[in-house]
Amino acid sequence: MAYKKASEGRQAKDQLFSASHHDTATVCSNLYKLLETGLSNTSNSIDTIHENLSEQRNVHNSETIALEKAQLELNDTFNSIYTLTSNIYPRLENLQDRLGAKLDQLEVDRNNSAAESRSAFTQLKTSIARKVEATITEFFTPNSCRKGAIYPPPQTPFPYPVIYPHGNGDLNIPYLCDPVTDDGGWVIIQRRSSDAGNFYRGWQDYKDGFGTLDDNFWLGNKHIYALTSQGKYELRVDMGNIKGKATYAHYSEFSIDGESNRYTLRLGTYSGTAGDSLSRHNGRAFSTFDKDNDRSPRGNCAVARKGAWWYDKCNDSNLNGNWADHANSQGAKHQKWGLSYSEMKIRRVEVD
Ligand SMILES: [Ca+2]
Repeated sequence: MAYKKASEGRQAKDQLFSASHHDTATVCSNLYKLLETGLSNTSNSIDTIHENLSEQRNVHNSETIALEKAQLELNDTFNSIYTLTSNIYPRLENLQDRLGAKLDQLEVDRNNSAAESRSAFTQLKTSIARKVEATITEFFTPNSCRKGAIYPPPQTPFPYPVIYPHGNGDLNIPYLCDPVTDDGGWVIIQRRSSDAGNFYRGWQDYKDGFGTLDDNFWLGNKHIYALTSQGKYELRVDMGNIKGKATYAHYSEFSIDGESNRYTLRLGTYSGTAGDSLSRHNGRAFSTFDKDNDRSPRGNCAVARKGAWWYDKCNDSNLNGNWADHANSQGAKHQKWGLSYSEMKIRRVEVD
């Protein structure tokens, strides 16, 4: 499978995502700016404390004011961050607690010698800078595609793909991560946004995967199986129709069996706005034009529907169907024909 590196600003990609993505992008961008400002303000406050101490170490009043100012600025910064986003709150709260404890400690130690205080403030400054930086790094450059992770403001408009090296064997391929939709953390397993690329392919191609990550692709059944064998996964299918309306279908659980069981589909409960077109395919084996595993005794649904899917007799859903066909049974479909994009994405369900 040939993977292209994520390219920028492709128009089709912009169409893939709804308005909510852009809202989240704004939140991420604002959060990043806030953290940067917070770090800078805190550093300035500590500098002020340092200067005051150097000049008049016995005037405790100025130290107290400076300390209070630093504390207030920290509180302001973190309060603003709290209101911006809730999903990173616990980690920021933890950071704030640690910083607060340090500041309290400094207040207690205020009667120490100037040299000791200066040293303590210098350490505090370094410590704050390092911790804020580490927190920012953790939020913005997570090492895997996971829910709640926040990414740096992109240089190009959302969406932008994140490609991770990932595990061993059939897991060791680049993935496209949707970091935005419903708190992100989605590995995209299928994507179509144009007529480009041939999806009428045989078993081996669907097993290995094909296409390019920044365009149209099928991740590959062996990779999807490897992923969903790791734990419990959920599925989300984001779609748009040719009239510009965006919808989604969510399934509380998603996995496929291994090749020996013909990559049979396992689905949980439906919710969403697109309608439930996949439940009919739950428990069905995967079929391609060269491998008829469907329930129709009269022929191969993959051939009749010009696709590759977990066909029943034959289908409510056909997302790998003939993209250009907006009207008949061979077209790409979920509930209805006439899709402008589709993205199937899966996310590991956190088990508490
Ligand atoms: Ca058949």
